[in-house]
Amino acid sequence: PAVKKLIAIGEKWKQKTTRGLPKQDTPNSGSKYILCQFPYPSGALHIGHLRVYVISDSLNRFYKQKGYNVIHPMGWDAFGLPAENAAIERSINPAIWTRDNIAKMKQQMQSMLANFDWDREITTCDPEYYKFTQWIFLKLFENGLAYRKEAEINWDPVDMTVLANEQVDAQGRSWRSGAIVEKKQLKQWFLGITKFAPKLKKHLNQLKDWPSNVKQMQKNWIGESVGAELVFKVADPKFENLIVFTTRPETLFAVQYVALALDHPIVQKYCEEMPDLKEFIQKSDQLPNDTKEGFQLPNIKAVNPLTKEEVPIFAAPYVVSSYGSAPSAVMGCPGHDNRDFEFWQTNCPGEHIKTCIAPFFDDASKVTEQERQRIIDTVPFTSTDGVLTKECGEHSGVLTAVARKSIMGMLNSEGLSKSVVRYKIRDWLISRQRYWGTPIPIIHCDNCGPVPVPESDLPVKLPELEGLDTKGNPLSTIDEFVNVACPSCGSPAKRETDTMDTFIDSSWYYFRFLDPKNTSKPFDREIASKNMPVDIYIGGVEHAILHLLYSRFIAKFLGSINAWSDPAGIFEPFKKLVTQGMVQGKTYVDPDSGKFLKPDELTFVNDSPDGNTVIIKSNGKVPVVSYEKMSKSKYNGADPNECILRHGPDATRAHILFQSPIADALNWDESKIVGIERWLQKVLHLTKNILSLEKDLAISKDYKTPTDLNDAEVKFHNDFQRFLKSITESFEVNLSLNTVISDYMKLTNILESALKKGEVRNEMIVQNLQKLVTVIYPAVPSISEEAAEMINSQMEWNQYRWPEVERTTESKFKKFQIVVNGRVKFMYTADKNFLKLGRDAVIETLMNLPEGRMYLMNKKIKKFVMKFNVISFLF
Ligand code: ANZ
Ligand code: ZN
Repeated sequence: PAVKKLIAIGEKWKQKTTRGLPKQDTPNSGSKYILCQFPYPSGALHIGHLRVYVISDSLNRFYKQKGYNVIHPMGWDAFGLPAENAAIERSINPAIWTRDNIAKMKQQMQSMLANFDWDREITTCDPEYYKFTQWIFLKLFENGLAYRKEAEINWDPVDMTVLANEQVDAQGRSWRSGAIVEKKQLKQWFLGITKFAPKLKKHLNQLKDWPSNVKQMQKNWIGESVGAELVFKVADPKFENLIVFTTRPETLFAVQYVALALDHPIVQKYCEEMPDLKEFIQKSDQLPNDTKEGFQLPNIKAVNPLTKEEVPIFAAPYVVSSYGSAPSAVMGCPGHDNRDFEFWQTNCPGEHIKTCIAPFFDDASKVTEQERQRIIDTVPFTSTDGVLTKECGEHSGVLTAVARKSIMGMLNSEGLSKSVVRYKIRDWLISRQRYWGTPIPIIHCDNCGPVPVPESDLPVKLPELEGLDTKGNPLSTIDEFVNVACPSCGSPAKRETDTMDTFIDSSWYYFRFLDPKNTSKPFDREIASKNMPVDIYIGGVEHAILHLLYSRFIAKFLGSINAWSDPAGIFEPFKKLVTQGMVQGKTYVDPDSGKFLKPDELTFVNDSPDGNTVIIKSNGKVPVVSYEKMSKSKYNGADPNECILRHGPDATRAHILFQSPIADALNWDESKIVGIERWLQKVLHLTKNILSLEKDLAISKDYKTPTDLNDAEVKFHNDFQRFLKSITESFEVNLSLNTVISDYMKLTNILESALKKGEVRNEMIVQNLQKLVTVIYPAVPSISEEAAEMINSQMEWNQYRWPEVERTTESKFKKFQIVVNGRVKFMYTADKNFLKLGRDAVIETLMNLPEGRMYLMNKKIKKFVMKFNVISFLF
């Protein structure tokens, strides 16, 4: 019944809490843009969503209570394959499916009491939204950053569409369907993200409030290498020079071969005459990317630009083929590089391995002779710290970094070397051969080539379909859509039928939230410049690369065309990034069969001596319990709606926050929610009890903490302030929202014990009760409203305004020990400055006390000392 009450309270205050709170007037109110990643409208909120929204909603309410203008929007990332697949299954328009799901999910967001700015709501599949996604595409096109190119692409045979490199995992599988991705040659649209690679890399350093692991992942993805392009002439003048990219020019002395990518022109030329090579290349398609097989090209040698030594040339699948830049070639140093070492072992087993760098031991290094030898003998020696060996002529004995510079200097002057910075990141492939996405606003004309759709014709709307009957791209079969007049010359032309990767939709949505109703532009320049960057962006770490990188790219691009201004000049969209940890489900496994067990295959024995024991029904054994990523196949999912139905929204919210720090994994255990429920009930009881302390108990709106506090009050006041401070800092500084909940509990206990002991005056208890009710609002808004309603019936106050943290105080009084001839005779409580009255006044005051008359009167004082809290007489 007590829990029922919590559920009823959630229901009672749902309307009010989801609407939020009135604007608080405070002198220092700035603005805060708090954003959580908008969801894909799948139809059901999962527990991971719930966690993000509880975090962002708590922060939202906290800052509103502090008087900030908070922007806390919500919308729908609504294009994408699930809608399309559902439409195929059910023969309905994906728009309808999407709309229904949005309605359902909005309801669930209401049930968890989330307070979003619904007047800013956006849906990426609305023509009013994708009109501007298309506008951005046109701007990219105008600036040479959107182009079409024949390319070897990743084809997902299950979803029948192209994937970006970013969407293929290390095992070569699609991020969505899990299918092994195939390679195909197709003409595709790309966005020129590589042009922004230097800034995308450099500005990571300025994102001080981003988790370092996310920055590292972005860095790796961008893959900046500072190195050199070296020219290896081919001994046969029939062939062009080879351009090799290396980050280690100082290893030139140990080069033993050159390896070419399979698409290198020289390899291609050899292929024409050598069936074995052709076969080798076809075979290597089946091998993993890092295979160390090679094929030595006969009758050809490469000339080392430094030593002029001639080395063999191999075709090698491990050399990643080039995109855009010079054809890929690598100089192989088996003695100093792991990959080259393995390659050499595979293709030239037993042959000598050259080295040109030795470990450097300075006199201070305490390495034993034996250890030294071991390090020297270890091949490959891959450290970049070392000195060049005695075989390196004038460079012998020189530190690697120094040798690198001087070698490059020498080769530069001969035109054999050039300093370059290379990036691993590739241009972003955005074409998708699917229906449910933003149409690419381009018309192909035989005379004019690809022609942009004029801005005034935007949006290029998706034709409405009843249902979809096949996978693949239905757009190309709709004649009315495809056949159009060329906007430039008027002759018959064909509309582009590819749609855009949905990551484009979400790469600019945070701008649109700021100006969602603008019909002429994606967003107003002034509004965006004023509110960007997002102050706190909360989302899953699974977006550490794709979404965040694309958003940073588009924000920088929009900055480059002056669509917004950034005083910092870096055009970064997200100032602080919070990646919340995964919610993991309790997983039961049969110890014998290793099978995952469903809940109904288990018996839960609640009152067993060892607590919450679980037994497998079929064999009576104890299952192996662990926490793992929730998945249907492990039967370990938790449904947030059920939790809210069973415990009410406040307990659910507080439980989520309390169970673990926001960045850590959360092991979902619903049974632990009872502690939270008890606390919430205590808050309500306490409120009732405090309000019934005396008849007509009320304090005025501007009641101040009195100055004449007794010891108990001082302690009460100080403890209270300490936790208020901690809570405020947790929201504002360290986002330690789990400790916020434990601090709430401590405040509640402080009030409860003060009430029990009766040493603190009632007004003070009421004042601090008000503070408690106010500060729990971010996490448990409807419980806060319920308690506030009780208080409101007796007095006027502002239930939302965040309390200032007051200074801690000291007691005005002090207890003094009165010592006679070395023994404590009695205690006297007086103003703490009592001793400052001076010897005579102190003695006189004491003499006039009843105890003073008993112990001190009519004796001759031989010695009198007063210090700290001791007043000592020697008679
Ligand atoms: C010689 C060398 C010696 C290299 C040595 C490394 C260590 P990062 O730093 O990851 O960017 N490389 C260059 N182009 C390549 C390609 N297309 N496919 C495969 N490998 C390629 O790697 C740069 C290094 O990767 C380059 O430096 C080159 O090998 C290799 F002791 O050159 B190095
Ligand atoms: Zn034309």
